[in-house]
Amino acid sequence: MIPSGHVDTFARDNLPPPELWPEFLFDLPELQFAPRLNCAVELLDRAVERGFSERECVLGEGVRWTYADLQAQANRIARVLVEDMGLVSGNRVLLRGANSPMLAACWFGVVKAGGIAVGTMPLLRARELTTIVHKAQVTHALCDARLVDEMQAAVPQCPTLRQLALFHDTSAGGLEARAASKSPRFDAVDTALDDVCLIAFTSGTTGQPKGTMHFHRDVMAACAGWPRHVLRAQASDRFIGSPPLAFTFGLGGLLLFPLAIGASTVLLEKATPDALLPAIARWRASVCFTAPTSYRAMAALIQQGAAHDLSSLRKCVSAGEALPAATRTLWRETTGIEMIDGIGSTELLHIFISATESQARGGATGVPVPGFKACLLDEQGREVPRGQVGRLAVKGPTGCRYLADERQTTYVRNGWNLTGDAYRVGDDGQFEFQARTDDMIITGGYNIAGPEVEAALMLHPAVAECAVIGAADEQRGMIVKAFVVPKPGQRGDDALVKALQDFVKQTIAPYKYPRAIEFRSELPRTETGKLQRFRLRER
Ligand code: 3UK
Repeated sequence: MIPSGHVDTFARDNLPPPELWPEFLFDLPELQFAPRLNCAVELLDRAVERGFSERECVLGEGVRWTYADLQAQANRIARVLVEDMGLVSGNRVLLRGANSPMLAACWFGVVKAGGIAVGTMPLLRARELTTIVHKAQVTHALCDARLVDEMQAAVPQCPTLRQLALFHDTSAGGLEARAASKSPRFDAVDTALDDVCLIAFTSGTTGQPKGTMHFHRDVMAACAGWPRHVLRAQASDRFIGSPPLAFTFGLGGLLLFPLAIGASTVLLEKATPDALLPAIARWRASVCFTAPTSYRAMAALIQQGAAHDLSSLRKCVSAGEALPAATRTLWRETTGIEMIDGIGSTELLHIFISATESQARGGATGVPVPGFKACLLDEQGREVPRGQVGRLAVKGPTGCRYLADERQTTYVRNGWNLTGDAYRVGDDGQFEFQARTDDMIITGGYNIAGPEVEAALMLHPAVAECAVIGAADEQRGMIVKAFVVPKPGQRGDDALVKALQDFVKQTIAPYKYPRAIEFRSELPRTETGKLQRFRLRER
């Protein structure tokens, strides 16, 4: 490894041993990086050097920052961290807040100062914050004043946490006031390309969250991969969307990728479907990032008559969960836009299989992003024949390095990252998502992928949302069970059960139909919008 630029060696000390790392691939010319690399310098200072100072960069409620503005604010925050809060390079800094320009400035301030950004979801409670602080041995926290209560409640349980500063706080002690007294210039810490700059925690459907460690190089590799080859946005684009910056889908899509190309980004504190739709119109955004369910809900709002000018919109990215073919079609028919689907993970930082608008096919995620290799393996780690379902295995320029976690050997085997997804490769070479490996339903000797049944149900006009799981059954061992949220005005009664069952039998192989259907007013989801099928299985 290259000599670290960190004074505090915690991150390197807690990387998994090199033999447990995945294999990394850096074949492409755009993946050759200098040994000394600070990704905040590459993304922010380089943009200013290239003459982008006066271009719009980060927008939000009441805020319009140019590249020079964001650079100055990040530099000032870096100074507050180093000069007033005693930050030394390598320290972990917890970030807490809804998406906003200030949160973005904090991220860059931390990374310029050689700190390690630890993003946290705004809804987390003191308990969960405490777990993260312990795991990452967090020393500093920058927190939105409106979310201080749970942070404050965590502090007594967090002995490593030495310093807390609040932003969006108008008092003299607030971060903005302290930053305003500092010079807007700051010499970024000269980090190694393989110094950790980011610890992203998995949303964790079960058990303790896992911290994934990413280097400065990983951030630059993510910017050089999917955005450049698949998204292909331009400097004139304006990005918008819902995923929190604490979720690497949001960090990349709403901050790193727009900055890497000199584009602008709108950071919304609230981006539920009913808020995102008017925001796209108001900000005249052109590139949107959100989850499949959000597109589905926005399409429903448009069809119910919500009139918003979406003429600025030209690219729509869906990730986080499988995109049902019905949602792709619905969005195309409603807006005229073919969506870009992509599977990514916190472990691999961002999207590694995806398809451009012209390649896109309903029911398929796409092909490996240039720089990545993907294959499907059986239980013994052998490649399955073409057309058969197997476990998705990926390698590329980024990959899984858990922070002091035994589960490293579950995610990484023989150099491959195993994402926990069951896929099959279609005749056209595209990867088709089947299910999370633990969501496969085995019934009457058949293997049924819950999401395939969900996709069929969603084609029915009475279905707003649904989730399909395997439910224990005395006779069959397991049966296919659907939880359905009916559309407004639809009654969840026996007649609808029968209608939905018949509909599925006519749409896909009849043995896959849900023998049990339960109606719900909503479905359990994680903070990142993922369906929690395990919670439906629990009862
Ligand atoms: C699932 C998908 C089918 C899949 C993420 C884009 O979701 C992200 O990261 P997470 O760590 O979860 C990873 C898991 O989510 N998944 C994500 N996208 C898709 N399944 N089709 C998709 N398009 O099970 C995967 O293993 O929360 C997504 C960018 C960055 C991310 N962190």
